[in-house]
This record gives sequence, C-alpha cells and structure tokens, in this order.
Amino acid sequence: MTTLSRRGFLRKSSLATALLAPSLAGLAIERSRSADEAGMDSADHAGGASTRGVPHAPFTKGEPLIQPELRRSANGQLQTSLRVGYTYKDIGGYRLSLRSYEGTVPGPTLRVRPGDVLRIRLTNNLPPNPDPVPVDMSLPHHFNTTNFHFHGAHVSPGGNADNTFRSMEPGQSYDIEIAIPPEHTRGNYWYHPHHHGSADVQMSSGMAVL
Ligand SMILES: [Cu+2]
Repeated sequence: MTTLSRRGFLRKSSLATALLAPSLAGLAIERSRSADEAGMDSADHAGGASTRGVPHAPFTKGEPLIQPELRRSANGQLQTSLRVGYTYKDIGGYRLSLRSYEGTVPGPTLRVRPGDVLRIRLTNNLPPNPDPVPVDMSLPHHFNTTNFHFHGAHVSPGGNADNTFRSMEPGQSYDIEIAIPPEHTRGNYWYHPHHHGSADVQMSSGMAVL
C-alpha cells in the first residue's frame, strides 16, 4: 500500500489545477469585489486559486449527498421553467456567491423519454453585464449572459432548440423547445450554458445538471 503525500498529490493534480485555476480565480475575484462581510479569509492558498476575501461558512465533513429536485415528463412533454440567478452556497467551509439554476447547485434533474418534447421557459435573473463586448471575442466576457445546451442529445441545434448561438440576456425570458427523437438512446445527458465568453464561469459556478 502506498500513501500519497500532500506534495505528491499536488504534483499529480497540477494539471487539473491549471485547468480549473482561471475559473476559480474568476469566482474569487468577483467575490472579493462585492464582499465585505466579516470573517473573510486573508490566506492566499497555493495552487492558483485565491480564497482572499471569501467569507467563511460552517463545514461538517461527511454530510450525505442531497438529491436534486426531479422533474419528469408526462403525456409526451416536460414543460418547465428555469430561473438563472445568483444564490449563496456554503461549500468546503466557504460562503460562495454562485450563478445557479433555480437557486440550487446543482439545478433540477430533468427526466424525459425518447419522443418527448422538452419545453423550458428560461428566465435570466442575473444583473446586467458591467463590461462591454471585448474586441477579442475569445476573451472571457458577459458573465451574466447565458443560453441552454442539452449536452450529448441528438436533437436539432437550430432555432429555439439546442441552439448554442442564442444569447439569453439578463432581465429577459426565453422559450426553448427541444424535440427528442423517438429512437433516441437512453442515458445520462446533462444541460449547461454554452454562451461564448461566459459558459466556463457559469458551469464552474454550478450550472451543470443532469
Ligand atoms: Cu456540453
């Protein structure tokens, strides 16, 4: 039996850290701008992600996993709504301000069958974007603009279906209608935002759901 030292673990996990670092740094920076609650962490932990300015929260190890809310289709359709907005979550001893579906992390599980139609009214309750569109569109921007992607599903990518080119702006509501082919394979698929410039930050914030 081998024991992995902290140093060894850090070395092994450096790739993951490097991949996660920009998103986590983004979250931490955002929090430190708006937070001035007492009991913030002043430590700047190694590994790329800073917890400076993030308020502490109670943390109990070994708490049971909580099942997300389940929404099932009936009579050939699942008609539901998803509200995108900020919520506070205590994770790992820190109180985080996160972008979420329905104020929960993760959001509700949507259960549909082959041949069903998934109809979602998505309301973006995030505040207006403070930043202009950058000259270089590949840079992170407009973190409060979202859209809806049904990952892995063999469905239409156009119109108001699984269209990753839509921009769902703060303060607006949008209808999404996705027809699932009758011959679609069963399995675990997931939904998440796919808006260029903000998808990374929103997903690492918890907007990644079955
Ligand atoms: Cu995806």
